[in-house]
Amino acid sequence: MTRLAPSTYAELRPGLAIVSVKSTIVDVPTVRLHKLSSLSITQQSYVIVELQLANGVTGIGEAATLGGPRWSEESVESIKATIDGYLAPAILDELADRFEMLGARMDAAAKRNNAAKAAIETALFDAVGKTLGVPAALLLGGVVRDRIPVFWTLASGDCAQEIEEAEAKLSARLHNKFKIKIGAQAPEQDLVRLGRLAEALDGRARLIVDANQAWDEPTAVRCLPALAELGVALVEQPLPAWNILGMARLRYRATVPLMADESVFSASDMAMVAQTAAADVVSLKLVKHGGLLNTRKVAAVAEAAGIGLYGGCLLESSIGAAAHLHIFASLRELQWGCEHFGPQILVEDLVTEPLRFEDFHIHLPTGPGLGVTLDRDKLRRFART
Ligand code: MUC
Ligand code: MG
Repeated sequence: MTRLAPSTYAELRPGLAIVSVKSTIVDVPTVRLHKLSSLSITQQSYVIVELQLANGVTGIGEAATLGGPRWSEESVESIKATIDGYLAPAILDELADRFEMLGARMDAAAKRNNAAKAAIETALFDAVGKTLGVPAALLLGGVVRDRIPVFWTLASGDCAQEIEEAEAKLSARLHNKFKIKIGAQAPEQDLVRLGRLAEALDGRARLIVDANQAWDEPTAVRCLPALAELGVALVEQPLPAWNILGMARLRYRATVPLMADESVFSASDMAMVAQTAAADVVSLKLVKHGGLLNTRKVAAVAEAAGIGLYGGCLLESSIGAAAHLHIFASLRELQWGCEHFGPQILVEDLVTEPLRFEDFHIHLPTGPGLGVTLDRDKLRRFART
């Protein structure tokens, strides 16, 4: 058995000094229109981070956005400016394995800017994992599960297309759980659309919905019983992010579980949702929590309050999705699975070997660090000029 002697690690450490941080904006077309309550996209924009260490190893990370600064306040333009102007200078020359300390440095250099911080921290875990020859999940607590049930999101708004898409995913054994985006049209129209989907997929798929903050409280009170009647298993963020007490009142009357998404960015947000009993489940995302370690902190608060965990996404490529999988793989419970379908909605992925989707699960990659390799030809091709 080979073992890393303490002296070996000490010898490795000088090589962990961060020598450069490069950020690149990319725009990748999607295979179809993707429509949320307040935005629609036909391309996904990311900032890809390449962080180089003194030992020559490069770690990669990704910051995802959705429709510019519309889903959250960060856009790829603001992320790149924050990384280049503030976050990179705050961590240069430091040792990459000092994850918490570097997080504190970045917090001191810039308030919030969570997606930008998450992309850098991801690249740190990738670089250190590659240097040590271990997967990022090992540095985050170790692997509890190496594959995760994975949702697909139906969001074209065209019901016939959505049924056809769901059928194709089912017959390819890729997805049998679907999240339906609602709120772009009147609630009554969404209920008709959901009725058609529920009937077409009856008994073969699990359905959840995401209103992305579209409803007010009276609308939600009116519609939740109909959603429960249709067999919808979970209702995500029906009310505006700020309306935590509204969510709590809704949950008291609801016969379907509620999930908080945009309401929970920080661990303190999570504590507030827990204290007010405003959700049954929380959606975990790097772009909200500001990194892998913070995601674990949000998950810990949720766990302590008996709130279930769902592995959320922002349509990341295999780079961002792999980062999420490493933290999701290391959580003790992940009751609701995850939704990292992002790599499949892009016309082309950004890595040499995309993540594996099989038998309704997404698989944790096995290599060191994130376990995925940036395809530099594609980075060049999709880079914004
Ligand atoms: C969200 O609000 O959950 C995740 C999947 C999707 O279609 O949109 C995202 C964001
Ligand atoms: Mg959501």
